Amino acid sequence: MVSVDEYGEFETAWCPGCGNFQILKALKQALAGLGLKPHQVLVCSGIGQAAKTPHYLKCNAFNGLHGRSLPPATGAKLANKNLAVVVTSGDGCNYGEGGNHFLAAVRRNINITLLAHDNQIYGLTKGQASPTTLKGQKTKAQPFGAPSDAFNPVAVAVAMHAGFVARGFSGNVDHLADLIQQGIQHEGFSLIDISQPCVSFNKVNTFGWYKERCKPLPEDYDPTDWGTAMNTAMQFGETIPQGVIYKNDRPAFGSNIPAMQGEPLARRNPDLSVLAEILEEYA
Ligand SMILES: Cc1ncc(C[n+]2csc(CCOP(=O)(O)OP(=O)(O)O)c2C)c(N)n1
Ligand code: SF4
Repeated sequence: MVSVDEYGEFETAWCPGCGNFQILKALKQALAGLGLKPHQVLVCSGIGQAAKTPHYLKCNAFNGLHGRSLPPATGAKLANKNLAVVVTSGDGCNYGEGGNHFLAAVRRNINITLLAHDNQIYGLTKGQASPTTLKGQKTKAQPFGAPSDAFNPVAVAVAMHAGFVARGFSGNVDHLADLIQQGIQHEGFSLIDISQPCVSFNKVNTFGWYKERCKPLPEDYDPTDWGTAMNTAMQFGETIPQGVIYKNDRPAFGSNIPAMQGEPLARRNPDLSVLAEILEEYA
């Protein structure tokens, strides 16, 4: 039995009412529920309000550059496949600055779980439009409305046959914790895009706006049906379907590489004299 208390309790720099509190709670609940001890978990992030999440968790953590959370997470997972590796960062960080890393992670199907805190705005830098801001939405930096069509990360991930794609809502902690658990248990890349209000800088997509729209998927929904998943992923308007939208059993990156079998790379004791011999050949 692992208790959520083992993941610590810290004072945060978030605004009261921010959705990040609930996402942090759901993450702790999910990790403890899976029986994972803090030393068995690595949480990586980039820059932003959401990216402060690892500061408020007692476990292994890596806080890198804006948009660059997936590459160190990938490296860590390859070095120690026994670690549960979670990436937790904002919509700007994951889909804007880190957009290409997002595509590469889906393509590789590395066994990590990406929690995208999607408040449809740049929170830390005080309210510029992010890739998921809806077209025409007025922001502090776009007073005449965001000029571009919104990026739909869930549809892109499904289109690319990502291993596991889900939508969650920070206002439904237990449901979100369950999605995070399923994502961590999935062998391959998991995206959980989480609708999250930014009470200070997004006055359109408020808690009430999401609550009205976030609806669970029907009980008989089949997440292995790609065509249905594609249609469901495109729904982001009057209804925002919640749950596992798509999953498949593509082999995870590394599972078919002989060097990755057996003990994690980080635990092996290589014979460095062999490496010295090779280097000597090039001296
Ligand atoms: C390469 C780079 N570009 C821009 C910035 C400035 N910057 C810091 S945080 C941020 C926005 C963060 O927004 P998001 O990722 O959506 O997270 P949130 O703060 O909303 O949780 C930006 C643009 C930066 N630090 N690095
Ligand atoms: S600015 Fe927005 S995202 Fe940042 S802590 Fe405040 S409510 Fe949360």
